[in-house]
Amino acid sequence: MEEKYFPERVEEKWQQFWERNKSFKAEKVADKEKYYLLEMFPYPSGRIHMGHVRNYSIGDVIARFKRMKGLNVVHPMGWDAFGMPAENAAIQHKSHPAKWTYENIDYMRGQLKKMGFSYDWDRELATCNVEYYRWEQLIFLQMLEKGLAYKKVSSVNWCPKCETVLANEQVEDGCCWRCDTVVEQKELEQWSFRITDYAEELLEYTHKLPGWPERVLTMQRNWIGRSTGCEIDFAVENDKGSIKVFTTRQDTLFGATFMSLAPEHPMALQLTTAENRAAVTAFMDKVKKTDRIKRTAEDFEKEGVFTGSYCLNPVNGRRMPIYLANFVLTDYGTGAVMAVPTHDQRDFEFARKYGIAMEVVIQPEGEALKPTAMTEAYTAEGIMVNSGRFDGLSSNIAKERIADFLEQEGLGKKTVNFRLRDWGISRQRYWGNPIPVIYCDQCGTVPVPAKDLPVVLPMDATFTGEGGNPLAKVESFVKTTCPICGKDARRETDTMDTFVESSWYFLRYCCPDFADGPLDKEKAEYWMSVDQYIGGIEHAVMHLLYARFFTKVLRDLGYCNIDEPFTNLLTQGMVIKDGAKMSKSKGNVVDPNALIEKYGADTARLFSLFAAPPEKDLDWSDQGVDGSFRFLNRVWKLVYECLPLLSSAASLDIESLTGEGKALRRQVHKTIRKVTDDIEDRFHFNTAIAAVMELVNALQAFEPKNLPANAPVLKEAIEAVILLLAPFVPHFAEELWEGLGHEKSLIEAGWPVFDPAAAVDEELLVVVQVNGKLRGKVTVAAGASDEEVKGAALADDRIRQVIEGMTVKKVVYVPGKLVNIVAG
Ligand code: ANZ
Ligand code: ZN
Repeated sequence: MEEKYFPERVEEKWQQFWERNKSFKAEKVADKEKYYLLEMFPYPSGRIHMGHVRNYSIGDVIARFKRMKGLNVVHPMGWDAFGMPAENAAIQHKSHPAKWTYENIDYMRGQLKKMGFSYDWDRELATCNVEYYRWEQLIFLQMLEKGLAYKKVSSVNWCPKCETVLANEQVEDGCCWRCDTVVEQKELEQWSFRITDYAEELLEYTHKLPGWPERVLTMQRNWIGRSTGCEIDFAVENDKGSIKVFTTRQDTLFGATFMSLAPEHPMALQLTTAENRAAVTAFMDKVKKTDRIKRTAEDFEKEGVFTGSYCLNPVNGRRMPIYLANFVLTDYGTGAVMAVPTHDQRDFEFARKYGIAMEVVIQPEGEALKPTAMTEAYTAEGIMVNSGRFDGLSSNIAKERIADFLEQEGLGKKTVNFRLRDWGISRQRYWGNPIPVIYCDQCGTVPVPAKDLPVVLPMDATFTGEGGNPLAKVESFVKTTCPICGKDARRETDTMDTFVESSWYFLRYCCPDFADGPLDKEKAEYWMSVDQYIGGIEHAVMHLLYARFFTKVLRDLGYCNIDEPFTNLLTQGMVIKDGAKMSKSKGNVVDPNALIEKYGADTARLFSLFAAPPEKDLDWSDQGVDGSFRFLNRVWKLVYECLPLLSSAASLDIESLTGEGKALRRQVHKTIRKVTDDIEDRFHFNTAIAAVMELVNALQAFEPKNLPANAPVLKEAIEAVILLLAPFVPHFAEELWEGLGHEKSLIEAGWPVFDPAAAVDEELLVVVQVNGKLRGKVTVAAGASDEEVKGAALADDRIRQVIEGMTVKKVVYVPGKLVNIVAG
């Protein structure tokens, strides 16, 4: 071992060692408990950033810790490699997305290796590799067969800059989540996955995932958005059919004074009378140009237009004018709303604006609302009025009763509605997984036969940035023959949303080389579920919901009998510098490379783990980094200085410990317990590291260092420091471990074992009472006899004052707790 700490030498040496020995290769072991640790895989954007360093350092501590605790750990890494940036880069550099992507992967792999993360690199996968996406195509075909994949014309979010469709989840504040361009609405034929078939189960299991942050579960529940209510039919006057509405407030039915339809409602035009036609079509055009998110925003101006037709309230026969309204969406519920202006705020604003009648049907207790005097809708519960036989009931109960009544009378039925929409997966992009479908003039839409898979993404596309999807212009790809009739046919040129790849990569990691299908069932079921998943909160809905859905689909296709992919989820905070998230646009990024060069990977790891608990934001501090580096140097120096003494240390004999030795050993074992608990239960790495730092301080202050009698306990202490630091700063720890003369690497070392006896406090604090009243406290040796404790209590200065002049009649000792002196 060298006298000074040279991170570069140490890190290179141990990285090579781990690689040569395949130290982190994971294989099924019969008698070991498995542990699947996974961090969200990165997009190969070019280089890793501090967010990656933090995310992967957190994961690596857990992986190494669990390994030291004797679990059979699998810790894979790979690349979420399809997606738009590659295509944009290709346009910019007149290159190819594949070249850009694979070069980035090579570079970033090198960076991750330099960080010393304990990945099983034999499991590495890139989703743009045909050996990965071919299986996704097969899954697609099977979903198609089961009706879980289908094509429909739908109004989609369209980013004019990216020239592609965006899922609702990819629209942020009305803008594209990648490029910030304002999103438009467009009618397109789209492939979709029927995630709504799984809505109920996805929701149900949010109550069976105790290892997930409540915040994420709540976001998923809201996204799924289950509402219970009724569908009710309203007959249109003059036998013009009927309109079905969905309501969660059937208790307000008697107060419905008008009807609001989505402008896209299929009956909208047929209900429009001649004199209203011009106004109605103008309104329809206007709404078409507004995106869905704006339309549903609370503060968006409510607007509408009268169709000229009326329908009838089924319970009281009231004539209700039928309007089209901009805030009614076509793809929620039935696209029609029974409007109750007195009890719904949007309807209230709408009715005021167009002078529509209002009637109160729910009163707050002890108050009489008057429509003319109301300044806003009354949306709370209350007592039913103007509602016939339901008057006087509480609105809560009326909700049930009216639902029952509607069903009995055949006027409506109870239903459940979800906010969740099917997942549109078509993207008009080249750098994605080709959807394996062929269009034939004669046979229609024909799935590519499984035996003809994979549909390989052709390499000879050109990237100009103009005119939409480059794949559609590769004639050799588009032109094909129909698998049914053999005539000329065309291939689908849409590719899949890249969220499809990330929806099952964690399953494929279990068997990355399996050549007979997407999953080797036995292996997948051995490793799954992921015991600990770690990633950013920004994936709370999209990725984490899709991955759950896909896991269930693969289960139902018979691939892997697993209900949920991720048992425990940790969402780490952001890396902040100068008050803002580190980002290129803010110009406040710290490049991990520079950090590694200056201090080494171990310091980078240590700082990012020490500066904040994982789920909190981490405030970057150059002094903090420096402090971490200095700490490592201190430990190094300490170990180096103790080497001569330690090399001749006898084996530890607890019986013959000196007083200082005992005290040191107590701190060692208390530290072992704290670090173990902090890592295991709460991932509080910062407090774990702080505890090791304190132990190091104690060791530096440990005076009788050179006394051979203390060598064994010193050795135990120093080894504990190294072992406890191993998950955090693995290269550093390996080097010191070897320096101490260990022949086997730390990979084979176990986690230090906590000895409860050693941690027992040497002294006890005993409460002293006189005649049942608290009078003082005395400190005694933990092993003191009852008589010694009683004596100490009686000898205490304060107690002596209290009992002065009295006769002590009896002294009672409750061991470890209190002494009661009876005196008079
Ligand atoms: C009458 C009513 C009275 C309503 C009242 C609310 C309050 P959630 O909870 O989100 O499911 N609604 C139904 N379909 C709609 C659509 N396509 N576009 C816009 N709004 C729609 O909300 C259900 C409520 O949202 C329904 O209950 C309906 O308005 C409205 F005092 O019906 B309600
Ligand atoms: Zn055909």
